[in-house]
Amino acid sequence: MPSPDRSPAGGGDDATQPVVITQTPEWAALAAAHAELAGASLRDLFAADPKRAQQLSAEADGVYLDYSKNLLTADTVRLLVALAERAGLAHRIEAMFTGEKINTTEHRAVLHVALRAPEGASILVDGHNVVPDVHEVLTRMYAFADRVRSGVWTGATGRHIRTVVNIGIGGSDLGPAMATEALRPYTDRSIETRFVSNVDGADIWEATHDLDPAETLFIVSSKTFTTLETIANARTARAWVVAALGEDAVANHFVAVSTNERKVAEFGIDPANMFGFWDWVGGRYSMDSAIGLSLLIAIGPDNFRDLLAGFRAMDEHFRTTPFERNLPVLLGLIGLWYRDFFGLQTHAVLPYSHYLSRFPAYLQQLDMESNGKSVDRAGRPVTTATGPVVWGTPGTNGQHAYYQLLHQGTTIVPADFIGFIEPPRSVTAGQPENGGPGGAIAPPDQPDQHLLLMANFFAQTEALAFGRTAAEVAAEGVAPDLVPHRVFAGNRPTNTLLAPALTPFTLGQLIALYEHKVFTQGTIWGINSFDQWGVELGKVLAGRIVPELASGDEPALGHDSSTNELIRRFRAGHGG
Ligand code: G6Q
Repeated sequence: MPSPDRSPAGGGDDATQPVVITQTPEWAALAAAHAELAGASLRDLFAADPKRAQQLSAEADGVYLDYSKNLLTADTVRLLVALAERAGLAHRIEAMFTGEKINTTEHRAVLHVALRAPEGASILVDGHNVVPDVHEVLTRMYAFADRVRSGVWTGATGRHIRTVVNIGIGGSDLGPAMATEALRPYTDRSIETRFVSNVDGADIWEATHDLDPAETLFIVSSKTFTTLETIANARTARAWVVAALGEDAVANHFVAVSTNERKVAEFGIDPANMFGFWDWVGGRYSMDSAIGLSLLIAIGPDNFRDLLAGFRAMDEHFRTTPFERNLPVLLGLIGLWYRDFFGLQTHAVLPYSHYLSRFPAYLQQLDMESNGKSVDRAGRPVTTATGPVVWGTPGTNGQHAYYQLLHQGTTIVPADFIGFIEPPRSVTAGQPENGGPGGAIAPPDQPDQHLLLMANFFAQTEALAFGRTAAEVAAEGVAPDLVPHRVFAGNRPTNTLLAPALTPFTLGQLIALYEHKVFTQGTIWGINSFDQWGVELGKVLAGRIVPELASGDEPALGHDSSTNELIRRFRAGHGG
């Protein structure tokens, strides 16, 4: 593990006074390296070094990262690693893993890594070992999930639970929703899982209108249990259950996931049916806490344990592997290279897996809420660009839509391609016990669809990197006036992540990989990746306007003229 250089170009305690990274010699060296590389092409870089792919790749427990199709050299990587060392990354990793209160604006430890720590480990927060608390809740969650899945836990009329509806938003929705979709082949298909997040009444209506309340279990997931959207949806759901089954049915049909026992009890859910977590778990880092209860019911305890093991494997890799072979560190450094030295504003995540359809949206929150900051930990304006706009959808659908711009547009979009060697087990095994014929439906004269998918996966990064020159296009007999239209400049950078298969273990690895990538970048930028004052603002502002919309009398509006007029127009038309 590299030792942190503690002679910062900013001085002082690095918890609150981070290094001003742009004033370091390491930053200057990278700026010079960027200038030198300006004219280089990936064609030339590959031609100059036949071992480039082997050299610019790394692996963590089966997850293989090929980062050779990036606009950098091994020297650039050394300089980037030196930058991470200068920023005190090694020290900051230890600070996180040992429960230091690195979320300084909220005075909290940041311990999502404790959520997957093995039983028997010790991680102290204010002198208290939190690991036994984590395992106590996990044990209760596993027992509860078993009861629901086996039919021991029933609705108020004794019927089995057929649908679980998670009500939550942001960090209390995106993680379990993404993972339940990602691991669909591992779910018990006799119990459906649905997610309601939007305060738009259409969401809860669509999620419930075809359900029988007697067979429906709601999980109200909210760290604070005060979030407007979640409480409104939960109250609507409660009214729906009570109207059909009576007040006493609430105990069978509602459980809560929260840190706020008082509010849970006030809502009318017995705290015995509440699964807790702690203030040191950030919302967007909480999917492997009790917030994952809906996922756990869907996939069962054994698969959930495998998921946690995957997280843990990546945690250990991140904590112990030298930076130059450390996947999260490498992804973080490469992203920073494009964001700060090339000035690129967006980053695409392109999974070649149907089941990872929600993964980019999940990462969007993880990354943009964490690193969408413009002051450093000391409250000083940052001197670098910080987090990029993260976006993406599964390939190959994107190929038939926005990839045109990726290949031939004027904007360079660095991208992560994520693919798997084996197809999902729903396709290979067909899960006949769940009624699916699986691969058996493919005609014998058609190539395995997984091969078709992965051929696209490999072809795209190759085309993005190397393009097609005018000479190559002309040599194919293309008419001269069409040649410029069919030239691909290439030099479009990508990372390729190739894993054995999309299993619970792999999914845990992938999520932790991106969590720690975000941490790496936040550390170098000197920002607090763990607060979200921008989100808090929205919660306060909407609360002010609700009474103005609901008031029977014309309210006195004290907003700007635009907002006042919009509210007046809405009031005049609404319900009339
Ligand atoms: C995550 C954010 C935010 C949060 C939601 C829901 O890091 O803080 O997305 O998860 O606002 O908050 P509650 O869980 O408190 O309802």
